[in-house]
Amino acid sequence: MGDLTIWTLDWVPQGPRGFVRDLRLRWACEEAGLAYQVKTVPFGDRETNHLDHQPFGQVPYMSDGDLEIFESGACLLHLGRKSAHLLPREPSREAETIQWVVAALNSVEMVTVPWWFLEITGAAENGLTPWMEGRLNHMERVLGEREWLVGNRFTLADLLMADVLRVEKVRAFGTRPATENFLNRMTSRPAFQKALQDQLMHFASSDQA
Ligand SMILES: N[C@@H](CCC(=O)N[C@@H](CS)C(=O)NCC(=O)O)C(=O)O
Repeated sequence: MGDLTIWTLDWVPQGPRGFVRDLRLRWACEEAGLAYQVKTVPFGDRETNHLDHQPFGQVPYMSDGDLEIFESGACLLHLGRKSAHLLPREPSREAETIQWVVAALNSVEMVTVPWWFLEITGAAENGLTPWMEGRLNHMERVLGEREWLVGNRFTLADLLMADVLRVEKVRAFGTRPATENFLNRMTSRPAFQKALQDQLMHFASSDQA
């Protein structure tokens, strides 16, 4: 292993900038102090131009020497194995972190993404709203009771839950002060800010190219 590379698109329109999921991996590397480079696949024929690396034609995927891995959650867990800062080594804390990583993807993002998609496609009624509201309200309760999702420090659990919950339309839907407080704390972390600025610069530089 070695030569950590995060693969993303060479360009995206303004809308998704700052939210392309390579940011999760950049953020994790920045938090852990892991050296990495960023490489790209073309936006134009993205559905088919990298199916050998990401079978759904999406980004991100990651290479680490000979190892290659797709799905942002799997990539984060791989980074967690490299850094106890991201994934605690104490077995119960490690299990809790993995649990929240899966919850972010499979209990929260699995409804926020289709909800958001229906919103932007202008569906007259969004039938997913009650389902999403339930999940967001449960997270509000959890985040009202604790500062960190696992133990008393930052882990991948916070990183991924924050990245899922910070999506603009989701964040603007309803009033959840504990969630808002959590998101403000997470997105003001220097590692997040560095990852965000780097992603924005990456896409801006391909506007000029
Ligand atoms: N479950 C995947 C989702 C990846 C995903 O939705 N990627 C978006 C960018 S953030 C993408 O590649 N969109 C382009 C497309 O689907 O054509 C993961 O977490 O890695």
